[in-house]
Formats: sequence, C-alpha cells, structure tokens
Amino acid sequence: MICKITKKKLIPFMSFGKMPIANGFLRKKQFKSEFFFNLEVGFSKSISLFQLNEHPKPKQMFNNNYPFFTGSSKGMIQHFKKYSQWVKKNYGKKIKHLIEIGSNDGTFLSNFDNKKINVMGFEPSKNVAQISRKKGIKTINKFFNFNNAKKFKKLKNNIDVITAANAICHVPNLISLIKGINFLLKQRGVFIFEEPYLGSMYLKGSYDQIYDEHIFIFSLSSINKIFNLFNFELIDGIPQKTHGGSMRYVIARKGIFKKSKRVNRLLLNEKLKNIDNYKGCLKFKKKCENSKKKLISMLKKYKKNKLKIAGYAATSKSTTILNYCNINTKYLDYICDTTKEKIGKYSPGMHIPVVSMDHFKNNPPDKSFLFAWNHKKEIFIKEREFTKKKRWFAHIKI
Ligand code: DWN
Repeated sequence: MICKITKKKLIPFMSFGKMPIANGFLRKKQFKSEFFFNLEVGFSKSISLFQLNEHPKPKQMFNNNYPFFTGSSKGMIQHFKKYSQWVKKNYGKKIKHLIEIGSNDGTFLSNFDNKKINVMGFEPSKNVAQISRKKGIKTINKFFNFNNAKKFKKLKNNIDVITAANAICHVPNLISLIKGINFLLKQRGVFIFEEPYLGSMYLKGSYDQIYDEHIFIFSLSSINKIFNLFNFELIDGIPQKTHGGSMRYVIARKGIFKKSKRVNRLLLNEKLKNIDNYKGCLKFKKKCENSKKKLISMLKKYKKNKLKIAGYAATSKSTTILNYCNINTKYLDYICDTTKEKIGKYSPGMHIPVVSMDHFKNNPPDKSFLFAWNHKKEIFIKEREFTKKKRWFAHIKI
C-alpha cells in the first residue's frame, strides 16, 4: 500500500469492511452483480495525508447516471452564492477567466455573469454536465487532469481563478490535477477549493465522510505539504460550516502573495490536536468502533420496543454507515429521498428501498435516522412536526 502522492509506504490503520459504490443505487435485478471493494484507510506520515488504500476506478463512480446534484439542498445553493461573492470580493477585481473543477449542475458557476467573465466547468458525469449546460454554462464533460487541461492551449497560464468544492478529494491522481492547474493558472492566479475537513471528522466521529468517492480527507497540514512539493503554497485557510465542517483552501505559486496569519494559527492547532499525525488516526479509529457499538445497541433497543424506523435522505455517506454497521431491512423499513434518480431503487449493499418524501409523510416512522445530518438546519425546518416530537437520531451527536 503506497501513498498516492509520495509513493512511499502507507500505514493502513482501519478497515470499514466490504463496501459497494456509495452512489450505486440499484434495481433488484442488479443485486447479484453488485461491485464491492475493501474500504480501508491509511495515513501517509511524511505529508500527513489521510487516504483510502483501495478504491474503484473514477469512471465506476462518476458515470452517465450520477445521482447527486448540488442543487438538491437550499442551504448549499445559498452557500455557493456566498462562496462566489467571496471569490469576487477577494480575487475577482480584474478576473477574466475562471474554471471550476467538478462543477456538477452549475450551482456555483451560475453566480457569475458569463458576459463579463469567461467561466468554464469540468464535470465528468454526463447527465449532471447536461443540467449545467442547460443553464448556459460552458461545461466540459471530462475529468480535470493534465491531459485534458493541455488541450486548452490558448488558456495556458491565462486563468485567473480555478475553484472547486467537494471535488478535489475525489481525484485519486492528484499529481496530474496539480500539473493541470500549473498549466492553466496565471502567474498571479489562485486555486481556491473547499473540502470536508479532517479536523471536523475527527471531532464529530463522522466516519461516514469516508467512502469510495472521498479518496482523501484533507487537513491544512496535508494540503500545505502536498502543494509545497509542486512549487505552490497554501496562502489561506478559512473554516466552513458546510458538510459538517469543511475548509476553504487558497493556493498560489510560491512567493507571489503574502500568507495570511490565520494559516499558521490553524496549522499550529492541527499539531496540538494531533490532526497532522498518526496519533489522531488511532484515536479516530476508537471513536468509530465505539460509535458502531452504540448505534447497533440503540437500534436493537428500538426494535425490541417495536418501533418503526426509517432513514431520511439516501446520502452517499449513509452507504458507509449501513454497510459498516450491517444495518439492513431488519432495522430500517425504507430511506426517503428527494432525488428522482434514487427513488424506486435500493440502497447500495444493504438493499433498503429508497422511497419518495410523500411516502415518509404518509407512513411516518417512530424514529428516523438522519443521514443528511449536515443539512439538519433546513431539514428540521422542513419537517417541523417530526422535529418537535424529537424523533431524529444519528450515529453522531446531532
Ligand atoms: O462530496 C460529495 C457531497 C458534496 O455530495 C459527493 N461525494 C456526494 C454528495 O454526498 P452526499 O450524498 O452525502 O450529500 P448530501 O448533500 O449530504 O446529501 C444529498 C442527498 O440528500 C440527496 O440524495 C438529496 C438528499 N436530501 C433529501 O432527501 N432531502 C437532501 C436534503 C437537503 C433534503 O432535504
């Protein structure tokens, strides 16, 4: 097992067991041919990088029927509006060209006036890219990597800002991605991206952030060390509330911009909290094992008391919890979700039926597992009555 960046030995420290494709919602006839891999995590000491050991090929995950759309959450639509305003305010004074890596349905890019700025998205899933194109956004239906970046010769060293959100941790060949950025970015350009934050995952014990698509869970320490290897530097880090705790990273070519004081403060905090070293991994492993025990005993108690239980939101994250804890239809009657591409299918691995929100309204359970705990603010408002009766639960404190 080797680190995807340094090619040095990785220290494997925990397996979540046999795992299907997190967004591989399937029909009954596909059960027999379902793909599984071993979801094991390891740590690369020299660059403090938390990563998967084994993972499916990117095309197995980001295919022509990818069922996740950024616009499925009102909260995220608002967040991306604010993110775009922040980019414009801080780095957008003379901005001419902007690229987003993993632009999904165009939720972020639609905040830019494409008459004033040339915006372009890279989105590998065809069905999702089509939605973005319908919004009038130039969208390249390809993975962002060195080979594909090189095809845009006219844009060489011409891009002012490259952005991403919840996309960079999905890219196993980070080296090729960084080379692509190096090819396109201006001398004074910046690369800004947001990702689920390792420190928040450790604190909450939210191991459900780990699944096939999330090849890496980044920290400031790892990002700082990775980009240093390629003549770039981390110039800012801004904590975000999204996805249960994320980090916005700002990267520039070495020696061009002044580093913010905040970066050093946050890096020191990571040292103090063992976010940059192997000790943190072992502590996290204990947290996961305890959470699993607690969750199973709670579910058994609910069932003993003849309570009807359902899942709320068929998230990618739910695939890890359900398969790691072996939670099937013995416990959950169904999982409700708003995505038409998931409704009528079954959850990956555990094969729990995915139903519409109407089903949830017409057949309310006694207890509901909130799989989209990261969107609790908007869901608690939407499901006011259910919330009043204190019927939610999760594998972490919500
Ligand atoms: O990085 C990723 C993040 C950003 O999005 C991807 N790898 C895939 C995806 O992860 P996720 O599925 O865990 O994302 P969410 O945003 O936590 O959950 C989305 C799912 O939840 C969708 O299926 C829609 C559903 N949902 C719902 O049914 N009712 C979401 C909300 C807000 C709701 O009210």
